[in-house]
Amino acid sequence: MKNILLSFCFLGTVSGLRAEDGHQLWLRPHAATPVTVVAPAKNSVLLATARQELQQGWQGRAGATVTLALKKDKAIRYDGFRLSTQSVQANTERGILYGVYELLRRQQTGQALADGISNPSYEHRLLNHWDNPDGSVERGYAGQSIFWRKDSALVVTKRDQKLWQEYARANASIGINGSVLNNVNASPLILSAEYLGRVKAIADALRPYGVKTYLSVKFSSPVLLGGLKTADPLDPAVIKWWQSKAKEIYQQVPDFGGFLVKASSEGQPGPQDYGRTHADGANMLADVVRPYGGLVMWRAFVYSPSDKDRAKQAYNEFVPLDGKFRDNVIVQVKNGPVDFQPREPFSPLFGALKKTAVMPEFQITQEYLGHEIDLAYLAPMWEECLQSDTYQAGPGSTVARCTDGSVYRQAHSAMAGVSNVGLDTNWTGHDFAQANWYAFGRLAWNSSTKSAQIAEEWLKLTFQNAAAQPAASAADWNAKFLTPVTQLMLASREAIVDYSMPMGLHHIMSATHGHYGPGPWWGPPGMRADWTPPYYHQAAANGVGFDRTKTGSDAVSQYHEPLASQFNDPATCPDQYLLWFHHLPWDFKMKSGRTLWDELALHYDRGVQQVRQFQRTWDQAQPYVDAERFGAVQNKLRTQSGNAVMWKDACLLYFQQFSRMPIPAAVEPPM
Ligand code: GCW
Repeated sequence: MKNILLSFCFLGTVSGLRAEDGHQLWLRPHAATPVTVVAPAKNSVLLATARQELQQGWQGRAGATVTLALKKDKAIRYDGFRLSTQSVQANTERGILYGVYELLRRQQTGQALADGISNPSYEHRLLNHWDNPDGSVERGYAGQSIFWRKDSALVVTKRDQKLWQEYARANASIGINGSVLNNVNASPLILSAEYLGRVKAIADALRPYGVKTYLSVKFSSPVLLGGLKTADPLDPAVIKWWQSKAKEIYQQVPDFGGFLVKASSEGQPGPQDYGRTHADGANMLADVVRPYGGLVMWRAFVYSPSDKDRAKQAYNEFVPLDGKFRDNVIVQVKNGPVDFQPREPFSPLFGALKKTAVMPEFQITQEYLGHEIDLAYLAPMWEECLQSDTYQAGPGSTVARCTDGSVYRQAHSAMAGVSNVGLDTNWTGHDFAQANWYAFGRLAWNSSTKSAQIAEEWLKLTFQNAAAQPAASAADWNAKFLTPVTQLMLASREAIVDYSMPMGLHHIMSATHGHYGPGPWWGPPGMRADWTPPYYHQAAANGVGFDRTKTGSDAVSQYHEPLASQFNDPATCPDQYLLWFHHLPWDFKMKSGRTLWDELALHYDRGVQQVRQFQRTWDQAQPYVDAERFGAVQNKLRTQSGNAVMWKDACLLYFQQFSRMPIPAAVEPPM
């Protein structure tokens, strides 16, 4: 009782701190009512965490008793749980913890609690951090790494531990159970004894929240770190080196999750350097970690300048290897066939492999969707991918079902998200980018959750009772804040598609500004063609778009019917993928009756108008938000609004030199 009261007083003070508003994420302190927790008499850190969370966050009847029960139940899968108002039952301790978070979430968001089971869609739900040992973060927009520091890199401070703990707690609260601590463009240093010491310290901080630690490894580590002459995966000395490295890792981190590998991709070393296949490389590492129960996640993000259509390459390299991978290898595939663009059709690899586990990789960090400046709620993009039908085993073979083991059973299933977390006070740079971290966890837990539901939940957890002025009534808050801001979030990704790369355009961003802003013209002499926008948009006097039809690059044939035929014909290809699959004349007649050029201009304009609408919506929300977050978001929307105009003007003026057609009257003229 004393503890409960103490924590109550403590939380009361913290909630008053302005600077903490962003830092608390969706786990804002609440004045808890007393609760008695009955738990198995086990000396377990996870159960201790669960108990503590209940006591700190309980919003139910004062004096209620909640029972935590570890009991085998065949209907509960992985770390799933069975929930009722008074109890959480699970097969694993993690399951108990997740059940507790769900119980608290329902209390805090006022959702009814129907007794029932909640099972995760995927066994492994991982964040991938593209963090480098020097503390920088590749494609990171929220400051330096939370894990690595340039100065005194290997000294673990109390502050580090506290931060890692908060990070782990946030992950646990949304079901994330693994973190890859370093960049896929991996430094061999990460496997050195010094760095492994810090890996152990991080793993120790994450463990009480059920988050396993993984590392990205450089394929040539045996050469670069071990001094061997080769990294050939079939060479006995190489195998031995990895075996002893694995032993060293598992001595430090007994529950180490395994390796993530980017190999033979974008200049990274790999098995192909030695005339071996991806399967040879992945299997060697899989055998090395198998005795410890480890996994290998092998990325399929591969392409080379020689290939005529980059979008086809991963499929071409991996499909012949189906059935050749060990069962503790998962092939990790980006949602689209090119590279995390604002919109891509799903990667055909999802529907292609039958005997190989395949996992989706989403990008939470906004490399191509406006960095820390633009407000982009990404759940609709991921939902679009997960719910796309691959037709792999007939209708209903969605990407979700092809990757969670429903279509073809695999030994393991997983989903990964490239993290947007950094040292910034609010963790993610933009306050609304926290929603993407949250949404990733919620979708990895249940891939059929609707984006709207996740947005509402997140807004309630993150902004309720954060008013600048005294409490609004619930009805008022719902009508004036929750509903319009949910709408804003749901429309935000499509707005970015519209003002940057509508109708299937892709990869036309500026390379000189780190993939922020327009650059359809970009292509310095000598640059690899497949890194320049003109390779992708193919704009010329005769039209625009990449011809991937049967008479073009034939990428359409990597999709099952009826998609292949549907994509192949401009009359049936969805407008949103039109210029992804087709090169069409500027005066091509769209389904709307307009010319392609007019339609394109309208999309660009619509995107700009949308952002202006977001600004108005947010301005109206002022009474319901603390001043700090209100101002931060308002400023960012202002910048985004100007940048949206820049996108529109730059792209329309650039494409107009080929179309030679006037800007339609309905469109605001370029500045
Ligand atoms: O999207 C591209 C990024 C690279 C990244 C690469 C990858 C980590 O521009 O920064 O490298 O993809 O996913 O491997």
